[in-house]
Order: sequence, then structure tokens, then C-alpha cells
Amino acid sequence: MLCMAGTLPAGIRRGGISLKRRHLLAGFALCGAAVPVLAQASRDPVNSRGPALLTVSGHIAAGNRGPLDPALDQLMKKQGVEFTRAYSFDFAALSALPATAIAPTLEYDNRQHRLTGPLLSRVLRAAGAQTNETTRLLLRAIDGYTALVPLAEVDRFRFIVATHLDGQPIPLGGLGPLWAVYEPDAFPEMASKPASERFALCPWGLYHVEVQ
Ligand SMILES: Nc1nc2c(c(=O)[nH]1)N[C@H]1C(S)=C(S)[C@@H](COP(=O)(O)O)O[C@H]1N2
Ligand SMILES: [Mo]
Repeated sequence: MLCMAGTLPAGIRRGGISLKRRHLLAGFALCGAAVPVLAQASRDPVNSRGPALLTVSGHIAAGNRGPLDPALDQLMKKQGVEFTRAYSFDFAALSALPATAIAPTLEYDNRQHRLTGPLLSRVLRAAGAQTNETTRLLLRAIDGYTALVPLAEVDRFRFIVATHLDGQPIPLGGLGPLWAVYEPDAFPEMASKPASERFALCPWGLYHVEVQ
């Protein structure tokens, strides 16, 4: 549509702009009452929460949200997720946990990139996960990709929940906003695999973890 605007006669473009201005002014008039509400929201820790980016369910303590809502939790419902309680993190909650940095060579461009975020085991602790030596984690991504990883491996390979790639938040539509990832280069048995096989346990677009 932007390209098409460039082909319109100048008069029509100006008309478009003034229409937008009218629209904006009308918007301001209507928004008068909303301003105090916005101000209140930014002071209220509950209402100022960002969207949940990661939900942890399964063997956990009380959690911080209710059961899966089959009406409104559509993506999880479609992907067969079920829970009666869960703990969800927004971006701020994940960023508030101590961050670890890794520098794996990525298979996509064969280059080293810096990834930072909390250790997955630290995230699980914050979620109240109840774990033992037989615990496995089902890591689930937005596109339905899943990886089942023993907690022992998550600890040994120091998996992180990456929130930043080369210092920038990771886009949805790219590898983010969260990526369960480790540094294969740091482990001889992984580094010896071809680059295309080192990241099979690393769902990008991670949004759900089931503690089994
Ligand atoms: N969300 C998501 N993560 C994923 C995958 C995927 O299909 N979706 N594929 C996995 C596999 S098998 C590998 S080898 C690497 C690279 O796969 P990709 O090219 O599909 O990203 O990412 C892993 N993580
Ligand atoms: Mo793969």
C-alpha cells in the first residue's frame, strides 16, 4: 500500500494526510478519559505486566496462574497442552533473573554469536519446579516443534533461555523471543557433530516447558 501511495497524484496524497490528521484529532478527543487509566496502569505492578512469554507447567508448586483456559489459551490448546496450574514469565521477569552468556557457532551462518539469558535450570527454580534425577523437560516452540530433554542434560550442557542475541532482544519471526539453547562448541561430543545436528534440542520460539 505504501508503494501504491507513491503513484497517486499529489492532491490525493494531501487529502490522505489531512484525513489522517482529522482521525488523530478525533482520537485525542476520545482519549481524554483514558489518560488517567494509562497512568494508573503504569503504577500498578499487576496491570503493567507484559504478555506471558514462557509458561511452565507439570511438576511445579502452586504457580502464578490458573488452569489452561480452553477458550482463550488457543495456541496451547491447539498444541495439546493441558494443565491445572502453571507459572508464567513475562520478559521483565526473565530479564530480572541472573543472566549467563554463551557464544555458540550457529548452524544458520556458521558464525559465533553471543546469546544471553537466564539458565533454564534457574528459570525452573523460579517457577517452583519439583525435580529429581529422573525429571525430563518437554520444550515446546510456537511452531509446534518439541524437544524432550533430561534435566541432567539441561544442567550439564548449561542450557539458557536466551532473551538476547548479539545484545538485542530476539524478534518473534526470527529465533525469539525466547530460545532454549546451549553452546555445543564447549562440549567435545557435541562439537564433533556436524553443525546441522548440534541444535536439535534447541527450540527457537520457545514458549512452554512441561516438567515431567
Ligand atoms: N521452533 C523450532 N526450533 C527448532 C526446529 C524447528 O523446526 N522449530 N528445528 C530443530 C532442529 S532439528 C535443528 S537441526 C535446528 C535447526 O533447524 P531449523 O533449520 O528448522 O531451525 O533447530 C532446532 N530447533
Ligand atoms: Mo535437525
